[in-house]
Amino acid sequence: MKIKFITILVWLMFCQLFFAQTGAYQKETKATKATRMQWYQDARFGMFIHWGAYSQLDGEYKGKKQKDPKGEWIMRNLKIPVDEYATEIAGKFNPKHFDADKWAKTAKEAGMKYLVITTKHHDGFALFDSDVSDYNIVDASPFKRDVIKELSDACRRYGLKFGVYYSQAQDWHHPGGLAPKNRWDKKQNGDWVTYFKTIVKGQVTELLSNYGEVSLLWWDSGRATQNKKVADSIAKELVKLQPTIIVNPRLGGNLKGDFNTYEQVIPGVFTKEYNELCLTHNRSWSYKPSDDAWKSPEFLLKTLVHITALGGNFLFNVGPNQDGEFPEQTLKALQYIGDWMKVNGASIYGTQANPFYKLPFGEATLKTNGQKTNLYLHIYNWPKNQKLSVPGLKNNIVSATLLGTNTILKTKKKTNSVEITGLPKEKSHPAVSVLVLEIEEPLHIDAGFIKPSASEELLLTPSNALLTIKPQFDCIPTIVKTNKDAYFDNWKNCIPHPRFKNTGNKAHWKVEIPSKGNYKVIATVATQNNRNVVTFQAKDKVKITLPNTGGMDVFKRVELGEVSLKKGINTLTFAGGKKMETWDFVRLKEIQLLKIQ
Ligand code: H79
Repeated sequence: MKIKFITILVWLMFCQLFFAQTGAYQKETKATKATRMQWYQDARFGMFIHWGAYSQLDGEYKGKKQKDPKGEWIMRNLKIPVDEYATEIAGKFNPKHFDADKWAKTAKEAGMKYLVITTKHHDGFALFDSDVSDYNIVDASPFKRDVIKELSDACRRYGLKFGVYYSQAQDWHHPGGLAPKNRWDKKQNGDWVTYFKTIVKGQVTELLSNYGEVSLLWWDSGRATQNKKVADSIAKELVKLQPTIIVNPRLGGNLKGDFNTYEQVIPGVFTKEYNELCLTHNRSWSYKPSDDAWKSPEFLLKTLVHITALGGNFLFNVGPNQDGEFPEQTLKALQYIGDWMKVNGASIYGTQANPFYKLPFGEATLKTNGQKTNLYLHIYNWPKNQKLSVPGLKNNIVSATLLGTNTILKTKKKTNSVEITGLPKEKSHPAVSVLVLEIEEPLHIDAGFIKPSASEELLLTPSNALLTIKPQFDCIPTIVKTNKDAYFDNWKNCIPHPRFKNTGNKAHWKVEIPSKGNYKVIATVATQNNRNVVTFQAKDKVKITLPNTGGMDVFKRVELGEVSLKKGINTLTFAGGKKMETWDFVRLKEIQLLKIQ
């Protein structure tokens, strides 16, 4: 009897280990997850679509203007009553030029591999035919077509993976749905759990049942999710409807999701395995023609290359207009990236992250196939002397080609680099040219992490930093170069949103040290008041209020405390505190780490 019991137990444990079901929110091995994530990991580039009743408005309603740049927030920002929004705005949504085929084709031609659309945003209005709530495009608007049906079919025709965004925590229409801070209409009152169990559960069931394969589920506003236990247990059941679906981490609660999301912030480093950056083209997710802060096509292309080189995905947002057309500027940017992808896509899809810490000319990715490796070099700064040096590369190079040309290049192995010669005088692309080096042996490099000097000092400077930036408010840090050195200036061009006092800019450094030890941290900074709170983070975050050094040109050495570093690679981060006036008025020249004996 006993033996039988043990046999069964062992057998059950074996099943757990080897037949772990695939699927988000379920126990699975690293390898099963990798298989489930494969298409996503290879894709690198996707289209986010924010479209709904709000797309008819240009940040203005009945003479009142939104301060918030996000058009899709207009109902909340201007506190439009529930019934009025439903009749005056949702009830008039009639996007007569909507053409799902055209959208999918545009995404495909831009080189995108997946698409995620707002099936229901915070305003509660669904873009699909729903039996759970009549507040949807088929039952409550003159358009009467199931946009999600048409678009999911179109995506399949073009071989794009189809994903759904669904706002599960906030809902400003259905009773019980959340609104940040306060609800403004008594129609919104109700119990959140009941709302979740009826509207959310019902509608997500519809989405995952009625539209064929749904590859990705994008929850939003996880922090607001009120009853995390209820959300967790229902979501766990829901995703079983699509066993291989990939889920983002914004449900809230204990379910972590399959990847990390970065919203409107371009990271300088990733700290986890699967990552996705979502970014608007101007400052709004939904159509907002009066906002002309369009990011340039070059900037967007470099963002795609940068995120790919970090090993993540770029989900670029499009806000179609009230008629269902993409903005001209967005079409132009997509075409620009698509043209580049047709020539250089091999350096993006299915690649691994840049193995180097930092390259002087741009970025890199790689693809391995058995003993063979293709190393792709993304060149932003085209060399004038027709030569390019790849510092830290120690391999023999079988061939070097400039993608999109038939120029044959020569390579020469040096002590700690490879030199490529014979480059054309003119760059092959105005923003990013790609060289591919074929290597037929295991990759052998010195990645170039920051290392301690003979006296066990580490020096962190603007020129060896990686940056995290928030481009939507033009918060791009400037590095001022003097003839002696360089410093990070104020985040000068920042137009702070009144609600977002922290710009989110960060500087990171990766240091490689031979053995574990404690270090004293000394920053050389200039400040003009004593309100500057900064943070310095190795494993733990330390918060420091900088003293007034006596002016923006007076640099002084200030102790930031002590950190403990582990053997190997450590990521160190310097950032501002929570208030705008902190980091904003700091100039940073360098950070020195001195080993404590
Ligand atoms: O769908 C897009 C955004 O609408 C959504 N996520 C992306 C993908 C999003 N929801 N919330 N947020 C973004 C950030 C919310 C910021 C807030 Fe506020 C600060 C909410 C309340 C204070 C912005 C400023 C909205 C009202 C004032």
